[in-house]
Amino acid sequence: MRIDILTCVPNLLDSFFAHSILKRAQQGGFVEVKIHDIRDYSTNKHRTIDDYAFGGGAGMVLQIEPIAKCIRTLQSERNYDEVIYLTPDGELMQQRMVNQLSLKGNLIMLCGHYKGVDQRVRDLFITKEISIGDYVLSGGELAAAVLSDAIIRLLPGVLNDETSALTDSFQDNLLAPPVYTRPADYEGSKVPEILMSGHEAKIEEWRYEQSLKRTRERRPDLLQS
Ligand code: 6GU
Repeated sequence: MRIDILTCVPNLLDSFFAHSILKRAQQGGFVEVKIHDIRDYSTNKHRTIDDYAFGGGAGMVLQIEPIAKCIRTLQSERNYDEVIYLTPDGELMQQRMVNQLSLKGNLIMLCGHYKGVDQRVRDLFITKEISIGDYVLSGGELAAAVLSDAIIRLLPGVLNDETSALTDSFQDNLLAPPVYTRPADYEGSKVPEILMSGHEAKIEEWRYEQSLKRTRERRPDLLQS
């Protein structure tokens, strides 16, 4: 998989992708992530990329030319499955959507900033608009990082234990059950007996019940869908 992220604050994303699982996923050749500075595609010598909104109002708007130039350059090099715009008015990100995106080959992610991008960018280039939740961030960069992380950890081979992504919370609309490790007794606070019984079927059953209980208590909405 290849992910190209378009941003006017590339530094914000560089360090995020240079660490931990995301670093290993790139070094292992499972994914290639390229960060592009929209400013590099500015069409004027002052390298400006935004301007005042037509009709007035507070806030600058990202212009179409630099973004179009960057997207067109990328599209001339390879085919993209989706050109995603991260925006609070997009479709709410859910595990189902992440699973689908993890099956794609090449993705472009455009990060919004200021008061957003010129609507014509959305009309002409964007194939999918995604929000990561009902709150407003100061830019789409964190959202692109969240989305990329959720996708990349699903790519076959990225996680050490391949089954572990399947037992994540949300994969079956259930929250994950509690987990324990040594010591078995911490100052009188004990690990449930069943987990040390060695009885696999009973342990599975216990975990499933705990998942259901947790979901009922914390996220009953997940059980409705
Ligand atoms: Cl994708 N962008 C911004 N700026 N704020 C958000 C968001 C995205 N998703 C939730 N809030």
